Amino acid sequence: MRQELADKICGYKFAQPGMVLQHDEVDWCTLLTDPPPAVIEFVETFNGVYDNIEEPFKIMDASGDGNISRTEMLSFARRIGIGDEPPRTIREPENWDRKAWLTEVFRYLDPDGGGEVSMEEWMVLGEIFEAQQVAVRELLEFLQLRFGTQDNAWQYISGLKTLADLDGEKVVQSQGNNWGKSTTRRPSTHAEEMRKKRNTVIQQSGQEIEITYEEFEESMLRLNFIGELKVLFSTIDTSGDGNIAESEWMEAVESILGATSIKTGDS
Ligand SMILES: [Ca+2]
Ligand SMILES: [Ca+2]
Ligand SMILES: [Ca+2]
Repeated sequence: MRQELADKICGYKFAQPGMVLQHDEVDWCTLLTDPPPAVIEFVETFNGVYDNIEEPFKIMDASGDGNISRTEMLSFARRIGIGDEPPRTIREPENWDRKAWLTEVFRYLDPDGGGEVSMEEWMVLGEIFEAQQVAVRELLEFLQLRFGTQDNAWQYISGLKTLADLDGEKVVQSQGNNWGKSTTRRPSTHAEEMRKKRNTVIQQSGQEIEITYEEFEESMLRLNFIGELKVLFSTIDTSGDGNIAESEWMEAVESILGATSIKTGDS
């Protein structure tokens, strides 16, 4: 049922055992793939920064007339953190051109070409903003279902425990282990063991564990989770350094699922 729900909301697909999903069999969430990349990246910069989509509009409408002109957009995007350095969500920062990028966003927002973006026009971003929040929520709920608790999910995502470690745990077996499928007792790979060792040392030294995109992608694909992983990753990486730090992951869990959902296990 959860899988059905996820399909309806955002087109996630979960591969059946022994079956490889082809890219074009997947009904990708149109909201997250249709707008130009600049628009997606633009909205992603708001995640974890603004509670709603109206806030950045009001900040940029310096004249307060309820419209954002092209000039206001180019000047006052600085007030919402879009300065001379590429924002954290830019996929190809080395090729980023601030003016061209903002102009592309402006054109998308002002389809009537009137030269002003009204609040009504701006609100198309609201759907993308919502879709990104829903996507992160679905990811976290998927992990909770798979691993029983958010704490177990973090243990897996951070590499502190391998899939083999967690599937051996009673808590996973008794709580929604991958829609009742039998546990996959696949032994941990050498790479998993190395990462576990490395991150255990980092954790014991009191430093923050950081996850790279490649590690995140690999962990999620191993669970047969196919979604907009890049969008999810940059939505959670609010510092924009290309890594998800433990604190960023916990912030996402807290802001999206609420603080009560974090279970600290036996600590
Ligand atoms: Ca204005
Ligand atoms: Ca307009
Ligand atoms: Ca980060």
